[in-house]
Amino acid sequence: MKKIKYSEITPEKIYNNRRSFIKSISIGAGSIAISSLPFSGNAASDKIDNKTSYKDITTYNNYYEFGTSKNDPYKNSQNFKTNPWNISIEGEVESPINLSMEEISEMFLSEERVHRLRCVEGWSMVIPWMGFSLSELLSKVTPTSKAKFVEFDSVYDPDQMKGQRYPVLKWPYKEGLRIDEAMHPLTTVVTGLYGKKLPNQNGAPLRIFVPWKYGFKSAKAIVKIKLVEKMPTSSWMRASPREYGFYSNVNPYVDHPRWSQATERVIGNDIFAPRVKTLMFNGYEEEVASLYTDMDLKKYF
Ligand SMILES: Nc1nc2c(c(=O)[nH]1)N[C@H]1C(S)=C(S)[C@@H](COP(=O)(O)O)O[C@H]1N2
Ligand SMILES: [Mo]
Repeated sequence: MKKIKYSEITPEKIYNNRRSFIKSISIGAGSIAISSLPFSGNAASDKIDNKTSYKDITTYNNYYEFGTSKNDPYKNSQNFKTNPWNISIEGEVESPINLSMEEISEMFLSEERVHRLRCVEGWSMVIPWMGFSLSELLSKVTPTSKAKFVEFDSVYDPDQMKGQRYPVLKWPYKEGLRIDEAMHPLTTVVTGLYGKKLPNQNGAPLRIFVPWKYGFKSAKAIVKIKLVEKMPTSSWMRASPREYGFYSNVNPYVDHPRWSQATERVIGNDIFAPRVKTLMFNGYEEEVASLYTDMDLKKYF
């Protein structure tokens, strides 16, 4: 297991690491004891032991604002300015707020959460995220009874993000969740990975991660969280509604129109290694299946 040295984290522009470090040393000899943290004992735990390397996690990315090839985000995002950064939480809420990253790091304690990211393209990696539950953030604004869905907007900045100069998707990148999905404790506001601040290519300074859904639901570099009454249309739904539904739960029994979703290629494995079986809800069936009882998941894909 990777040890997190104090020298590795203190010099960075710290949003969360100071506190997560304190938390990690209180658990064990300078390293984060995964087994004692929440969300590691799930159905996919046999697989989350093999974390993907920092190099693969930070050089094999999908982030169309910085280009459509897998290493474009790494190459093109290094000078992206993430400071100052503010996030507004608005819409169907009692008390809208606008928070700076500094305020967020003061208000919420990040912890390590190891989850598998399953891309709709058929590959996956296991990422030791740092973050906290989105529900903690949403509790600060008190959603009204009309708040049925949550919409996430990534930043729009074509001067810095040259991918936004092309109509690959409708910008800004938009995603959404149903309110109960957003309030589920597994739905995470990500502030870092491998005990360090979040690299630009992974969505700095703040992104969402929804462990049981395909990777594209987890919008990067978010600036706005809006609670709404009607189901939002995400950028991917708008681009291709036949291929990308609103729910986008990982489901090995519902194929993408152009390929099977039954198995996945694990990034970092030997190229001859067999693909592994994709698990229902990405391995979190026990935790989240109750959100979808009586729903036809073939129809609401
Ligand atoms: N703003 C934004 N968020 C995004 C994307 C994107 O292109 N733009 N790509 C999505 C897709 S398809 C995936 S698989 C994950 C990839 O996250 P990672 O690069 O941190 O592994 O980010 C998601 N979030
Ligand atoms: Mo993806």
